Amino acid sequence: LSSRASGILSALDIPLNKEVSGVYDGQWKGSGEIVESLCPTTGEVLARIKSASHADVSEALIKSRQAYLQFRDVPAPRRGEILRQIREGLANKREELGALVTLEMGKIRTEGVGEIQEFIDICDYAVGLSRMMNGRLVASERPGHSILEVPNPLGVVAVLSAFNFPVAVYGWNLALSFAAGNATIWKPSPTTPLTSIAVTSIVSQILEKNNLPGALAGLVTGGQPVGEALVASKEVELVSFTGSERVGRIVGQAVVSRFGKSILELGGNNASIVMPDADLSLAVPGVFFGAVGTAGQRCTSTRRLFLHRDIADEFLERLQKLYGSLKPGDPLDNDTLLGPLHTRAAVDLHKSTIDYLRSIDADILSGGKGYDVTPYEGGNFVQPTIAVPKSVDMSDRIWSTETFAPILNVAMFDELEEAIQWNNAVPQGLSSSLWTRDLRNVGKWTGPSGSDAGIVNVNAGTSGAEIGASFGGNKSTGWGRESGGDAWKQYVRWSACTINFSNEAPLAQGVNFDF
Ligand code: UN1
Repeated sequence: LSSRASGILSALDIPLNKEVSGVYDGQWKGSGEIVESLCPTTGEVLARIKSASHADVSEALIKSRQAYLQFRDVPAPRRGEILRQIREGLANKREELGALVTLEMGKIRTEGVGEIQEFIDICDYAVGLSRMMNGRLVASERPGHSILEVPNPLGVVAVLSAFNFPVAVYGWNLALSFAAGNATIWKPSPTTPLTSIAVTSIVSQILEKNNLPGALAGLVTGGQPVGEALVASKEVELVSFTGSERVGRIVGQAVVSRFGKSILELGGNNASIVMPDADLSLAVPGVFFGAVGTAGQRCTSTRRLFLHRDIADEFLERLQKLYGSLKPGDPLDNDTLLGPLHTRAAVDLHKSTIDYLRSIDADILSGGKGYDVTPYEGGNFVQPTIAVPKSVDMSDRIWSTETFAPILNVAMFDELEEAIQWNNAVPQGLSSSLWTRDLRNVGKWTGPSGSDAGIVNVNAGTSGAEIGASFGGNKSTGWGRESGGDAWKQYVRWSACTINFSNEAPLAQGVNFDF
């Protein structure tokens, strides 16, 4: 193992040069196949992980259920206190965990650390929530009656997370689920097992210290069969899945067929619209970060750019200058802004998409080639690309599909209405952003005839949402919300309780049933 990697693993007590347990249900184990964790920057094998076998998953589910039965009776503010300790545990290892995200996922260091910060933030949020997950009292039409709407813990929540946010998205789910009194069982992406092991190890130490069952934060690493077992299990009340539209469709159908609940956070195909009155000193860097941040591998990455014809030339000139200044580098180096893609397959996808762009005669303004020199030979480096396809038909595959790589497609418009129509004309509906100084445009954009995405920003890019707002999308992006807002309400079961404290028993709607 390179010293670049071994320092980071050692700082988090991950054993070097021996197989690492990838299952935790109160005990560390793993009797399934051995999965390799690869470094996207150098191509080296970081570790071999003992993933979950079918028997491991079944056992972990039983342990999760038992843990839930114990935990649901713990008062919510006490659950909040455990979350506060988890928050401290994460904050103490913020830099180390951030570096591991960078090592294993490939995103740059500040973004790796930023993910741990998101987990810390949502813990803070959930500590507060643990004293505020209020039901309500509804006015009854009958004298001497009250109706209460009561939130109670839900059960076991399975979190199936993606490689691109290997910590934050799990954190959003764990924190809310935990505050709500549930047990969580986590299946991370098969390509980021080490990160999930390091996070679970910190959380589990806090649970154990508080004499709580470790299976409140279970972990089952592995591939498709592990995910399928969780999704199919009647022991899982809520499945929170982040990933592709293709897999999300299968997950959604499987969960609904057993009347389970699901939260689906699937593809994004996010657009930025720049009006002629926009402040370009905000808009150009905003679009730049949205399109090339995380090397274009966020669900919220900017993939489509609609420029008003009056500012298009100037905007593109300034944007191309920024693209030209980007140098691929080791994402662990503090001054690197562009790391590798996560997998070889993503490099191939980037290439085949550019081949397709060439085949439809698109103008390639930036990128579109491989690098002559890359920081490491085995790394998955690609050039971020700006393309102007000839067609603005949003049903063409170049516009309608999410390509998980740094490719930004540009089109010019004359009227805002046209750009909003393009924004809404694709299957996905996660994030969107409008750059303008005109209040009338803002009203249109955020109103009934505006953007149909779940995230609708003004003078802020498509990516980089804070935890306080609810996060999620519409249409083929899926449904449900994570993180802030009212998202917590999905992690509880709701009861409407009518209580009669009178000496009469009147029926609702004035119904008579005298006998
Ligand atoms: C994702 O890409 O799935 O808004 C999550 C953002 C981040 C989360 C993205 N806070 O870009």
